[in-house]
Amino acid sequence: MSKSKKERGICELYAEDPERADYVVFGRVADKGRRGFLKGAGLATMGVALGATIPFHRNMPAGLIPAAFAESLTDFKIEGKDGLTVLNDRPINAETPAHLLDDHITPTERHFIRNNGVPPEDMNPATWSLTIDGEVERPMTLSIADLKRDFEVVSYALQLECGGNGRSAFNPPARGNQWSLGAVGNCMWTGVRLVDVLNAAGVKPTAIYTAHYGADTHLSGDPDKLPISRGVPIEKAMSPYNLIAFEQNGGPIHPMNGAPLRLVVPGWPGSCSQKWLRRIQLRDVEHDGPKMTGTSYRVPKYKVAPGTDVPKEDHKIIHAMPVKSLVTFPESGITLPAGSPSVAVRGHAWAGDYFVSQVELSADFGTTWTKADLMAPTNPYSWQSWQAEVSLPGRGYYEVWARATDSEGNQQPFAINWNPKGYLNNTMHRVAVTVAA
Ligand SMILES: Nc1nc2c(c(=O)[nH]1)N[C@H]1C(S)=C(S)[C@@H](COP(=O)(O)O)O[C@H]1N2
Ligand SMILES: [Mo]
Repeated sequence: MSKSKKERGICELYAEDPERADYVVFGRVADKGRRGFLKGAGLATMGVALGATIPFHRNMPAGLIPAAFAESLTDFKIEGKDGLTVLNDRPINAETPAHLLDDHITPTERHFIRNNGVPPEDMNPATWSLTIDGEVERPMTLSIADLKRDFEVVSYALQLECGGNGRSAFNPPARGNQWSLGAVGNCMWTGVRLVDVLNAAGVKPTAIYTAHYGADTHLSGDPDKLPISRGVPIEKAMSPYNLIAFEQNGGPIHPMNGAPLRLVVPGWPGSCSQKWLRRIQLRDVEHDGPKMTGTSYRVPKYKVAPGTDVPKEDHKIIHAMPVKSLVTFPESGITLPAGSPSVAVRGHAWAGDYFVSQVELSADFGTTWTKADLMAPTNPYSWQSWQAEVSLPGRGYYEVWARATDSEGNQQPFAINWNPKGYLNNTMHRVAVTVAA
């Protein structure tokens, strides 16, 4: 090692190459899963992962691997989350196994996390502000206290699903997070109606689209780049069920779910629901922020065969998510005692901007179907829970299939409606059930 290198401070060493630095300082090689997480991980993220704040954080070299972290991703625990499968550590992406989504209202610990960038370090609700500007009569900047004082505070159960949920089933595969089934949740969100705030600002007739901005930063560290900024047509923005939310399940919003203020625009791809919300701009053109253009959150305008190379111009922006259901009980793979005549099955179903009109179950590979008892939604845009008793005539291997139909008559397909980016997989959920001999 050269003299100049030896004299370098620990901070400098870490800034240059955290993995190498960790090896030099602690004589060990960072675990593969650990690595990405640490490079440029914000203090907030780090604190969440450690489950504690770091009193001496000012002395902490950027990129230092906290010794508290065990050596594998399996031990990677996100404080305040329980049982989630971590797909990615930088940015953090984690989904919930289907059987842990059994509750009608998804507990905060079980709501999935989809980050595109690095969460902000400062999530202080007392100093947070939200700016409404663009095509409005009266641009305004509001604190969370202003929102609570000036607007009606409401709570709704709102279903939020990532546009790429189910991507892992695509063949040929689509690049991106390989979500299986669990990038969906139905928390009780409390906040003010987006429409009320927009009306207070005075929507100009020229406003046709919203543009949402959050406080998270780009993975590259470039302060001029945004990780994601999406928007919705003004008609969708004016729905009374979109919330500017400051509470999740009656408590604070989890840091990874967008504390202290986020949008919840239910029924549309989760990406429309900006977390760590700082600004909503109304625009006189379709928004063109990061992840709005190209093929992001877009699907071909026509049906394509799997693997088709579809030109960019032939894509359209995804609006409402399609009808879908999830079996949350039993857990796939269970074995029932010999002689079990039937199995109690439960789950949820949701349908973008529509209601679910029917859920059916089959244990004979789709030959016959049994209607489930379907509950009315708690409010529009809540998922609807259902249950059914499905008979199993004798021992052996069964698959329980669930199929939901929406109020417009759309039904879940068996085969994936393939698209290049792996969005909108709403195929039937299949759960394996064996009756022991
Ligand atoms: N600021 C910000 N908002 C964001 C994102 C993000 O990366 N940054 N991800 C979006 C995407 S793609 C989804 S699916 C939802 C996920 O919300 P959750 O992490 O609370 O589950 O947040 C959306 N809002
Ligand atoms: Mo997403």
